[in-house]
Amino acid sequence: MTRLTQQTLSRVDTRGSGIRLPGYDRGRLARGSVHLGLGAFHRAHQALYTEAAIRQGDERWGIVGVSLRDPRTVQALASQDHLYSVTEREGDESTTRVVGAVVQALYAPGALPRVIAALADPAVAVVTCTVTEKGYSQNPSTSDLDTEDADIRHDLCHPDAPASTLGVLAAGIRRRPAGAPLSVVCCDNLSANGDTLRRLLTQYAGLIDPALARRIRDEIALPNSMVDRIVPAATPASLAWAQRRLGLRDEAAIVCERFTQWVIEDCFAGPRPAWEAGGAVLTADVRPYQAMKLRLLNGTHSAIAYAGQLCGFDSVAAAMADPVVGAFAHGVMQDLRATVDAPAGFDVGRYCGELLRRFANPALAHRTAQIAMDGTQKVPVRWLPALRESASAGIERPCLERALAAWLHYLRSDGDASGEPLSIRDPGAPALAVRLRVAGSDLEAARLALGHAAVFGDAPWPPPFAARLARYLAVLRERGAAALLSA
Ligand code: CS2
Repeated sequence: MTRLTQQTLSRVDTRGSGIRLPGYDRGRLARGSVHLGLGAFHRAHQALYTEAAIRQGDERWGIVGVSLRDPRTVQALASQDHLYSVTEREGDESTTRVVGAVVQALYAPGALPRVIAALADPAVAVVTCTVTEKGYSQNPSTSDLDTEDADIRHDLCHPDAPASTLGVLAAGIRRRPAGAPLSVVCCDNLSANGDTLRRLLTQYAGLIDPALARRIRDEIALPNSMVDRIVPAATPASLAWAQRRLGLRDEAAIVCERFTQWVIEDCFAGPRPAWEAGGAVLTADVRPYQAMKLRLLNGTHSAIAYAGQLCGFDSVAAAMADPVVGAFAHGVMQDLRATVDAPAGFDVGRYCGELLRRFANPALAHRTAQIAMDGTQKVPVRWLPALRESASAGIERPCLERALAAWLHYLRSDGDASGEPLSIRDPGAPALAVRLRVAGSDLEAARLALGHAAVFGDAPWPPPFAARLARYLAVLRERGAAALLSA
């Protein structure tokens, strides 16, 4: 199949096919924004909002995309003039857009001077980041900089040749001319993500150059933002499907849901793309939206992921279609809902119904293994604040507590219900799993796990909470996941 490129674009049949092309002169785009973390989520989310702003005629905002860890997307995009397609699927309906906003793609380890120069360029007024929770080198239980992180230790010795997200950002900001305004928008699922990034970046900068830390504090805007769209990682099947639809080979094609949302704190240092053109909402305070989304969407998602993994369901949609896991997901969401302060006037019931419908979308191959990744970073954001508040008030959250037991059981076990090995991808997991495995009893396992401060924090957990967790761990060991989840 012929490759998608600027030249072959005209071969795409757009008549009545639900496929839309950029429709503007890409050659005129300036490089006005940099994105760190060129994964599927950015390409199907922020890049589309920037695309909408460009389509309104503002040519300043071409995106320089940077991959910090994985060269594959950069290679794929380089071979297709940085064009790629995003297909939204729901039921039998699909619409595709070929996106033209990315004008350059850089793999940081091989092009560091160019990455730093792009961040330092005064024409660049906006940086966005999606580097996953673990990409910020933070201690998940304190949200402070993890100075033991291998990349941070490297960068503190070699601040001009950084490997970490914070190190790369700081090296670019350090070279920016005075008076060139910059806004850095964190688009990862961290609580108060902009405030968190500000804290981490100033802590890191303070260790290499106190003047830089002051500059970041005083001059750089770091708005909080709530991002939402379910974007599964591409699979050979999703790529083949998207390519058949386009009639061209697109190695960076994305298939995702139709839903998309971006709520951004309106506090920029200088100009920004008119992301409202893509439906973004700029508001004074994002934090209530963000806290709600992290608990209700991401919190329930993680529960579905671990329950699904233990019960042998590969995709979220398959897990949701199962009566036991589907009902459990409802229960977890209700437990979390009871802990959420919704933004004024917000219809939480409707929001929850919509989330359950989105999870059940059978047109998406969203792998439970993908969401199960990096639990030691995700659980402290998604579940533990709700569990801590409730347990301290003596309130039991039966489904969410079972979800926590399911995660710990997932970490200590060697296989799912049918003995298939589980592939646990989480650099923080071994230190926790070893505690679970050396324990002589389920109660000891619960206590040792809750004592793992890097995930569960320093403050002790109430003994009745530990006792319930132990009971659930015992059920999992003796009778399996389905017995625990349906109880
Ligand atoms: C998911 C998120 O992988 C995960 O952990 O929970 O990527 C989720 O799909 C998005 O946050 C939805 O907005």
